[in-house]
Amino acid sequence: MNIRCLSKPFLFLTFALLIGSSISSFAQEASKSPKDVQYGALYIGKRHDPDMNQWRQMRFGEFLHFGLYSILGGSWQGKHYNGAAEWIKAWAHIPDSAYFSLIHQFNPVDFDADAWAAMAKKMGAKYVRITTKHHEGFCLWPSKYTDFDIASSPYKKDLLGELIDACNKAGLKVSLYYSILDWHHPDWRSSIKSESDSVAYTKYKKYVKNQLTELLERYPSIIGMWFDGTWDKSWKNDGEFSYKLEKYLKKIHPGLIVNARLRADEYGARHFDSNGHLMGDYEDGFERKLPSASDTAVLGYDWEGIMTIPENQWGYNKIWNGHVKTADEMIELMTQAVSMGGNFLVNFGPKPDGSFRMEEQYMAKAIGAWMKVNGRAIYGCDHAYGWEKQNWGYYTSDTVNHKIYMVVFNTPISGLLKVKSPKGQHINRCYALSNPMKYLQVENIGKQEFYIHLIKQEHAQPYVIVLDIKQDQKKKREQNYHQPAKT
Ligand code: FHN
Repeated sequence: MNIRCLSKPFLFLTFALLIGSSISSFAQEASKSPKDVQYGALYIGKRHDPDMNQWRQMRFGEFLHFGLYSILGGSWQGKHYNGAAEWIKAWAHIPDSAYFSLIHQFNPVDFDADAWAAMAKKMGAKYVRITTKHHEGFCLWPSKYTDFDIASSPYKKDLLGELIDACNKAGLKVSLYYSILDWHHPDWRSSIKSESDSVAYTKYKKYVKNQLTELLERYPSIIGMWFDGTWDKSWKNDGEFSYKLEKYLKKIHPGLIVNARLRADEYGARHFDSNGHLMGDYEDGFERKLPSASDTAVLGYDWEGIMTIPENQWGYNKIWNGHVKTADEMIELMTQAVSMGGNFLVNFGPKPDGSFRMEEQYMAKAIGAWMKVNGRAIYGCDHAYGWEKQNWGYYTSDTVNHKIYMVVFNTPISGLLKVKSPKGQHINRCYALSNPMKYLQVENIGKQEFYIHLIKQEHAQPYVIVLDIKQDQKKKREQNYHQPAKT
């Protein structure tokens, strides 16, 4: 090209583009160079110790929100509030003295630890998480560090301890929710604006550390701590404290599993440190939503989704407005989570007397009935690497037993389920999980492409088709070679 033939504006534009692109590639390079982070991730990659492996295998759990807010059930002085019931103090502007006096009404006389554990177990949950202290500050265990606890309520007994024992007896693990945000504690601050704020908040952090130590010492069988209410500046701006706290908790309780929400690094980056490494053992940002499939190809870290039955109610709200999920929808969300390598929890908000509303009892029963037949496609399963998602539903994989599960939510009118298998993996046999003796026809329709011929096309519920897989030895060796390093 003869450069003299080019017009001045064209030359200018080319020059500007060249400069611009080198600036942007310089910026990209700069953003790629690691920052010096002192209070970031404690390790990089996934944990592969027995406690974390067990957590990952469980895949499905139950979340419980129970506290003083359960007494109000979304109503205050004759007015009903549709916002999340556990936030009613904020929605209804309830003065401190009135709200905190609810402690004198906290008396869940129908609480039956064994019945709660049995309900979770029947649902198919492998672990249970309960709010020990939500944002209101009320403690569900007798704490020696405050009187704003269950021991000072008419109920008096250690509900938390009873529940943990009952769950463990039923073979369920327990993890504990703890809110850093605390509307009751006089020393909690959302931001530090003065020396006296700083003195108060230092005392509050001591209170947090004491209470967490107390929880771990009183209830040594718990497997994890799930932190919430960590978004305030006061907490975010002290990355050193949360960094040391995570280390401390793991030292006094080896194997403890901690969610990412606890932490911020010294630059204020939350969940992921300023170099993009997850802080904590799993990402917990998937609240009432799941990651998109493309995010998760496949994330590279552990994660957990938590779901409410109505749109956004965690604690007990007498009136559920808006869309209320059916058990089939919940099963689909759970399957979707597992198909993307995540764990999944369904939330329940018990009534103030300690019983469960009908809708929740029904939900637990219906999920449980499904899990009884199809749980094998959920427990211990993971993302099915290389199996291209199809419209009928989701794949999960059990690599130990060489099985791919197809969890079908939409049966095509044709009765044919399309499958595209990754190179090196061969379908040995195919059958419905509910009828393993009857093999289904697998028709080869192209390179690595098949139609599974269903026998039955009417299904009232999602169902599972099993593919027994045989893998090429060469591929197997390659895959083993790519296994992530154990940390
Ligand atoms: O504010 C809370 C909310 O009440 C609920 O506890 C959820 C579920 O864990 N977490 C917070 C919002 O992210």
